Amino acid sequence: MTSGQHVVNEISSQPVCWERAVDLARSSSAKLPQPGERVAVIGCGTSWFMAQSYAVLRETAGLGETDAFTASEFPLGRSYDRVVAITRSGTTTEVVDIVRDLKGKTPTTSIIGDPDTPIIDVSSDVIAMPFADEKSVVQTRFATTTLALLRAGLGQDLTKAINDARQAVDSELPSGILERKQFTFLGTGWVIGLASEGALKMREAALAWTEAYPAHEYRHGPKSISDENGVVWFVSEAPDGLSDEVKAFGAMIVQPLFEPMAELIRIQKLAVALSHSKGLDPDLPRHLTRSVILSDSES
Ligand code: F1P
Repeated sequence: MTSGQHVVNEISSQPVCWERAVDLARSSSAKLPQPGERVAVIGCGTSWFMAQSYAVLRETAGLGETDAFTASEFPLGRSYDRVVAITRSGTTTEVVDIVRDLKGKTPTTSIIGDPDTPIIDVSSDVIAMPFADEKSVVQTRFATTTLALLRAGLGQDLTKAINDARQAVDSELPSGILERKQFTFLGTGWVIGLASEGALKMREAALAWTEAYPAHEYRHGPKSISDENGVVWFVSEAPDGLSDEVKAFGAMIVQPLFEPMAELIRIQKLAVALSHSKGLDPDLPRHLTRSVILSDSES
């Protein structure tokens, strides 16, 4: 099997997975946050970034206060009507520990890829998406399918995202991008989580030097890094004047072609291509395992 074949297949299957997530959101609506509930969403790594995007979308839709935390920083002293845990593996120690701690106190919904996993014993509700689980250590489709499920649960129409995803899967990379040495991903609002996820994908799969910021924050220091060796990728539309500013630094500018979740697919493809160009296996990133399981002394 070619190196990275799992992640390549998983990236391509995203449009179909998102369609299934839309159906699943309908049949699981009672397990998803209800309008007006005060909600926290937790996860680690990729799952945390999906939590961030969802939190912004839900709150700006006026459906209730929504916080996102990486599980290790969850404030146990706060009260929520529901806590949503995102975890492909269902075994990530920090996530399972929080859900266990909340048992009998706060309703929890765990969104998981592997249905046979310890978190189901401690969660109030479980939404399993085995169809979006992955063989690659690097997460792509589980993350975006979770966000598709949550967005559909907010009543959003994902038709454009799904159509754009089909085009993104077949899209070409910007010419000359594989020769660049540094990559900054920018977004606003809910897209900041996707920018962070794009940057993480590039680090995991391609050991690339990447950064991600809220787009306006780039002016407040991060722009010092950009030069003719760099790329600045706007995952959502660039704020007024920022593209011109970046142009003057000599960095390659990538403007969004697609709906933001589909735009992330372009970045996933870049991560795989860069990984291959460096002779790496994007399915098996250095130092990483499918999930981080800590011993008692570590957690
Ligand atoms: C969370 C996670 C992944 C990361 C790596 C380690 O996994 O942090 O995002 O890519 O594989 O685990 P999970 O809790 O979603 O299974």
